[in-house]
Amino acid sequence: AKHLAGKTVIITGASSGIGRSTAFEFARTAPSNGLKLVLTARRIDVLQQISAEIAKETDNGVKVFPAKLDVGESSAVAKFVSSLPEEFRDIHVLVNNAGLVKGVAKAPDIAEEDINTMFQTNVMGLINMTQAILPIFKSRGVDGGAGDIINVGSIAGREPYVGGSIYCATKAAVRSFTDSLRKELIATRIRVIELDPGQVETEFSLVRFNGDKSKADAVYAGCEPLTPDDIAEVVVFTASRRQNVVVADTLIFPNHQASATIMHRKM
Ligand code: NDP
Ligand code: 8X3
Repeated sequence: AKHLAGKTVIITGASSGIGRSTAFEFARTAPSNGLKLVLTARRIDVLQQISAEIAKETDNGVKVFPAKLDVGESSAVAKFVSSLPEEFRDIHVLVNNAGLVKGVAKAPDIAEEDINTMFQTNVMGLINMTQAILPIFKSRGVDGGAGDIINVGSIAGREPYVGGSIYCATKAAVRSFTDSLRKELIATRIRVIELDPGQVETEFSLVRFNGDKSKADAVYAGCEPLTPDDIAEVVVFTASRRQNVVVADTLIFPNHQASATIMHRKM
């Protein structure tokens, strides 16, 4: 992973699931001459634990800084980079991963609070982070390696399903924003990358069902979902290509899945 040498990576939603795995995968893949990780989420205690685990597992000089950040709070995001210790401010890779779904209610019944939470996190959070980090990439310039924006979308953004109107709309917004951004930044060398996972077993379904484990487990009954490590490997793969290679848009399914709702279940 020589192309990661000396870089600083910031991951949103690093306290669980895909974001957490991505932190470990970057740390494992880091070249011996250093990589810095800024791990963000709302649960700072969990991030601190993860940072300690990474320090214990790796001996390749990876430096990790855990920081509490709610991506939906635009004023906190705007101040965030300048609040980092100086050695972590020179960010090269932004992984916009923080996101969530609330419930399976149909459109007439969805609580306003759930609608707001999903849009504020999945859409506004991703836009807030992008706006906060882009000036760093731009100031580095075309010859200075620019930077990478890696957005975690979803199959849900490509294929709306019953009981997902708001979540699917947020992920369609991510997809549309990402595609525009890639076009707008074409003269900059900034790589704009989207990964769209299918079914991945994380805390995603637990959050969807407000902590109801039996409902969360039923989502994966008879299926073998992806693990968050599977997605983390692809994230790190895209970031560690040579600068001229943009893995622009990737859909990742487990073997039994063919669409948002077509799952072969062994029961
Ligand atoms: P998890 O619930 O395991 O992780 C979600 C992460 O997002 C947590 O670290 C959580 O941290 C963070 N997060 C939630 N709200 C905020 C917020 N307001 N500010 C900052 N961080 C926040 O789920 P996944 O790992 O599965 O989800 C990661 C991404 O992958 C999401 O964007 C999701 O939509 C997407 N995805 C997931 C799929 C799946 O099947 N699991 C499939 C396709 C896409 P904390 O609570 O500490 O803030
Ligand atoms: C998560 C995948 O299909 O459950 O983004 O919405 S799905």
